[in-house]
Amino acid sequence: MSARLPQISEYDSIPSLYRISDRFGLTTQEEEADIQETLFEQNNITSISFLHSNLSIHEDPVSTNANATFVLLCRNSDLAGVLASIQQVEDRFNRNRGYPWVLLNEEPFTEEFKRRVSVLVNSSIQFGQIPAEHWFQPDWIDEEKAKAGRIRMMAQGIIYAGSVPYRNMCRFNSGFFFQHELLKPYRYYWRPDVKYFCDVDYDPFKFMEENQKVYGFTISLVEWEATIPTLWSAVKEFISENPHYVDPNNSMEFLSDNNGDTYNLCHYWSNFEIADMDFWRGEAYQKFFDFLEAKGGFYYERWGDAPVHSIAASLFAAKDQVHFFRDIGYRHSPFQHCPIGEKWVKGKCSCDPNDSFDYVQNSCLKKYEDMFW
Ligand SMILES: Nc1nc2c(ncn2[C@@H]2O[C@H](COP(=O)(O)OP(=O)(O)O)[C@@H](O)[C@H]2O)c(=O)[nH]1
Ligand SMILES: [Mg+2]
Repeated sequence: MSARLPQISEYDSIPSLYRISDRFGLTTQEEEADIQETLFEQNNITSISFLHSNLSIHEDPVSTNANATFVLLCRNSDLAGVLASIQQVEDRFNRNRGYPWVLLNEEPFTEEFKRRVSVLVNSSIQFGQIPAEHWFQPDWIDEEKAKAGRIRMMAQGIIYAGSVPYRNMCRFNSGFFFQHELLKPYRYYWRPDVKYFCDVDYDPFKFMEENQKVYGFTISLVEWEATIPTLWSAVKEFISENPHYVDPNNSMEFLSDNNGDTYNLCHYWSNFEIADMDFWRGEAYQKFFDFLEAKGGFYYERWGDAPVHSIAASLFAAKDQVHFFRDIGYRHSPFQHCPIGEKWVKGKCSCDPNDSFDYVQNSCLKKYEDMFW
């Protein structure tokens, strides 16, 4: 093979990988295929290249698009849900925008999974494997203590109490997904899981970018306290040691009803997220995550990525950098947000505007909105 082998870091401005030959001056299709294969082998990545020969459907993104991608963490067994999520996002938003997709899994995706998913999208789609050290319970975790924690939580009837994989997932979403090779080129991500009721006829990524938003949500609610008994004391310890990371216009009011003494359990539901990975990659969040990680609470308790992300966005960003996507109709069972009034009409929403989690008991939306009065 005579051509220079591109580095993975050079992927950044390749909108879809079938154009790799233009960029690296390769002449034949075989050369191109060779290079792709080597890159993917080196990085445990697979792509849709196997489809290109039969289907010329992969298009460049709209040139004004933000530097952004959809990201889905999923297992091969999640295929049905993944297809539903992707189809809805494509139909309601992405079909004419061409934002790329990145799917991640701690195991290799099957050929069948990749084939079924790839056929749904016009844009680039990549399948990546998660490095083991970003996924599995680290060796320094005291397994006896972790097990005792799981048993205690099971006795309290808490969902996923006994599950180690669930804890791996929460820790990965908290601290590692944005470091994956396939996500490094991007700044903004949208976690689309699961159901969309309305057309999204503007670009939420561009909205984030143009308005310096850091975190966007559709549903906010109170957390199960038994999953995070010592999280808030860790947060307080971190901010007393690192007060300079706390934004002067923070949203402590969203998190606490007594100016930070205790946590009111409010958080943004992370099944839907549109956020800025540079914020997670920044010094404040990196230090914060390392601090939480060292406490072991992802395994000794069952700290969720939702409270961890929410607490960080609330403390280390200004409150007007956290955005409520009021116009995005969204459901992840058992809760949904349905737009009302003009937004419901304009979005051609299929949800019942009277069926929305916004102002019911256990929703924290009012607390969010009260910050701006
Ligand atoms: N690859 C992988 N994905 C997982 C695993 N557990 C959960 N997920 C994904 O993480 C997301 C959240 O998991 P889910 O079980 O739906 O949790 P819930 O939404 O909190 O009830 C979904 O997109 C799942 O597909 C796992 O063990 N491996
Ligand atoms: Mg789920």
